Amino acid sequence: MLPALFSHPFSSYCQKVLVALYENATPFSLRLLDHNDPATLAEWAERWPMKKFPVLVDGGRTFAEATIIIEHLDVRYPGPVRFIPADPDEAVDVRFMDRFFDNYIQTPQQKIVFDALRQPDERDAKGVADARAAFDVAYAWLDQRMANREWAAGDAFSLADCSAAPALFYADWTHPIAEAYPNVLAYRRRLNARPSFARCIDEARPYRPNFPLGAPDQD
Ligand SMILES: N[C@@H](CCC(=O)N[C@@H](CS)C(=O)NCC(=O)O)C(=O)O
Repeated sequence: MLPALFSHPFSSYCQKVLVALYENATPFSLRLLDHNDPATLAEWAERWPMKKFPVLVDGGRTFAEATIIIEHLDVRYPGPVRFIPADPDEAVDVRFMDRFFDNYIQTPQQKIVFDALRQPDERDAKGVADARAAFDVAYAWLDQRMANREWAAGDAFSLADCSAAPALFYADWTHPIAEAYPNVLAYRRRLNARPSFARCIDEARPYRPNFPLGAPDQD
């Protein structure tokens, strides 16, 4: 049986895993999470009661958390692109950058997006302001990190770049990356041009009207 991915094309954490699958052309079956498919939604919720996606089912085991799913793919379905380098020191750096994108780009992103989905009287203005300030700190740090680098860690595309691609894609919509951060902007352009992620961008295009802050007319 092929690994099955419970996923939605517009979800950044799902795109993180899809990039890894597309990079190595790993066969999988898509279990699309759709409101019109209650059976799939029920199976997903039973497998992962935290109700976060993506979730991968493979060999009778259920894997949650995008990073862990990619770690599993790297172990069970190794391809030309290795997401965790063999060198242990390099692997630590890849995992560090993966944490950076989840904790310091995706977290403020989700804070602002989820806030926009709340009723006006339930909004958290201070939390959103803090998230925007956190974005500015993260962009500034990343700009220095990406000077003279093509990919986030080491010389090769890795787990860290799977993480970065959707994180920076949506972050720029929510809290535009200023011209003062040319290395971040250039890295985001490289990620958008990577065929695995360009495919994710295209597959997600029809869902853009769902972006709660209003999707800009740009990638
Ligand atoms: N820590 C999880 C986060 C996954 C996550 O937040 N996914 C979003 C979609 S991009 C989600 O499940 N949103 C639904 C919700 O939070 O209710 C991971 O790394 O996979």
